[in-house]
Parts: sequence; C-alpha cells; structure tokens
Amino acid sequence: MKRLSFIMKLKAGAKEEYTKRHNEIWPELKELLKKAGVSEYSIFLDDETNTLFAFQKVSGDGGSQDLSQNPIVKKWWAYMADLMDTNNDNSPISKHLDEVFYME
Ligand code: RM4
Repeated sequence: MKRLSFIMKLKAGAKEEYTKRHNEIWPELKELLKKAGVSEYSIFLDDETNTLFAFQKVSGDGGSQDLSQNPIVKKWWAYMADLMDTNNDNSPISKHLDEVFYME
C-alpha cells in the first residue's frame, strides 16, 4: 500500500455544493475507485486559499487522478468542472505532494 496526496483548487464559494456532491458520490464511481485500489480517500479544504488537499492509499501504481481514460471518471470530472480549476479535459488541475513525514 502506498500513500498519495495531491492538491486541487476549488472555485470561491463552492464549498457547500462541493461537499454536497461528494456526500452524494455516485456509487459507480466509488466502486470504480475501490476496484482501482484506492482506499482511505479523504479531501480537506483550506477555505482561505480554496485549496483542496486530497489523501488516499493505493494498492497499485496509480491513484484516483490516473483514471482519466475511464468514462465514469470523465463524466464525474465534467460534472464537477463548474466548481473547480480544471484542465481542458475537465480533469481537476492537480499537483502531487511529496510525503515528508509519516507515523504509523
Ligand atoms: C474530486 C476530484 C477527484 C475525484 C474525487 C472523487 O472532486 O474530481 O479527481 O477522484 O472528486
């Protein structure tokens, strides 16, 4: 199991809707993420900078942001694009972070 983290950017004023949509995450997306080896996936918001901090454990090589070819992920990214800073393909602009500390 590897630990991954990355940051994304939320548009100003989108916290409530972002949270609502994630509380209602599509079962098919959840299933896809689990089958792809993603677990313990959480996202936190720094509401001063609108920076989203994501953490997840992955059992394979890639994580949630490496599933861009999957139609369910494409549909989810298009659905979320109005709330986030995105690339041309609607994928959230994501910056992977280096782990500098871990305690069991
Ligand atoms: C985030 C972003 C990520 C996705 C999660 C479920 O807002 O779209 O790429 O993995 O939702």
